[in-house]
Amino acid sequence: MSRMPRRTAAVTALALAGLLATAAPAATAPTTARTAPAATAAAPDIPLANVKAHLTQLQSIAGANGGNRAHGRPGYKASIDYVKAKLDAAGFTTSVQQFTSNGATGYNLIADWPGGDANQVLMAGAHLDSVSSGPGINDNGSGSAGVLETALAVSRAGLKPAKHLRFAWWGAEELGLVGSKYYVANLPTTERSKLSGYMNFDMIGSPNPGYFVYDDDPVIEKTFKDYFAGIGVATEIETEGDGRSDHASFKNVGIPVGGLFTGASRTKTAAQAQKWGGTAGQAFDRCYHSSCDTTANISDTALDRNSDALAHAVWTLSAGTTEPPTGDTYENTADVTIPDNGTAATSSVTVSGRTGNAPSALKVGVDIVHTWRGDLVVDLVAPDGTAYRLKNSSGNDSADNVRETYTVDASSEPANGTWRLRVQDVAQYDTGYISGFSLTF
Ligand code: DTR
Ligand code: CA
Ligand code: ZN
Ligand code: ZN
Repeated sequence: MSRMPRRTAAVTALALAGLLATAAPAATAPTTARTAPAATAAAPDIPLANVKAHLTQLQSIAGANGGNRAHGRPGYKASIDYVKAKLDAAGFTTSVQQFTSNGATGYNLIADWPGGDANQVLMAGAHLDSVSSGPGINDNGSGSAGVLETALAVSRAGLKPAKHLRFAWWGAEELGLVGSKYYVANLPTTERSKLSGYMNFDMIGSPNPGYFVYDDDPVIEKTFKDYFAGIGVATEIETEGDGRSDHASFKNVGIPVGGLFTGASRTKTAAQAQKWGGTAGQAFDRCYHSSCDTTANISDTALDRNSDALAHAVWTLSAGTTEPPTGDTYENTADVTIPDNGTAATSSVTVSGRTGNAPSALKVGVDIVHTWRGDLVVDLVAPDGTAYRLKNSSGNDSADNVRETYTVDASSEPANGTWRLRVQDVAQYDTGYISGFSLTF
């Protein structure tokens, strides 16, 4: 339907200027998902290069000490000294806890970030020891380096979290969680009760990676799952981990735990390779507990993503809010031009990592900058192509812009997939663009 021209030449010139002003580059930015705004600033990106530099140092330490960093060997103590020196230089209060196992001295390194509520202590930890057969770069230099670089990022940011932050590097995990068990056993009950959570990072850079989240404490689990959903990476629940790493020492005394894992000797399935890439039918880490677990045995992408997820969880869970974030929002804020009286324009968001169908009250945020909005027909298009009409055209609606939150019963639609906002200008003159599109589950 086209209206009679409403403009004189002068108005046309203004409209043209307006056109230029409201024209926007056609683009669809990658979608972002975010939960309800946390009480503090977002975590910084953890520089992959920094994490890898720590791995290079750990590799050198192993090379200079008989090829490993195992409990009771010089390579382990040298690893402790390396990590401790970085933390001391960054302003942490560090302590080295000694213990004996198999007739050899073992060491735990504990680093407290000054400040925060001493009665609410959030911990992040990783075992620093390797097996004796190799340098242990993925197992568990990767977790140790990710935790170290996150701690250094806390220092660089001068973070002042509501909760007190404590970081830990455990000895003799490979002998049976010896170091972390010793720490928990020797923690006075009054101190133990102050621990609001312990997050474990053991193998977070496997070369043929999966993205597994421990299914223990629901708030910690949701924090990780939401992070990965936000970067469009699907996750699975970690099923082989119970009792197999240092989080068990904390879980056994009732402390909320969580963590991340990229897989060990288990084989990646075809379905997992479809989801994550990599090689089906091959172990997540073919060098698990082997001499080839070197700096070449790392997936940079997995190490980067997990280090960033680690930092996100430290920032988010130390913010002092304990209730889980409510409402997951996926949004695309890229501007997309709507052709005048032409084909439809679309903006999309990709939802992943959710389970089941979308809700019966799916919130659809629409932000369209457009003069004479009566020209516009607006639909939500589900991943399977089903269209839900949000707005019909109406010739006499001369108001500008469409800034609405619509509620759609999308309960028959699987939540995961690419959702689209489809906007068509069905009348001549007046133009604009999609400025934002969001879904809140
Ligand atoms: N215990 C780790 C490796 C390991 C195997 N399965 C899981 C599951 C969750 C965390 C760690 C692991 C080691 O060998 O150090
Ligand atoms: Ca990063
Ligand atoms: Zn191991
Ligand atoms: Zn390990």
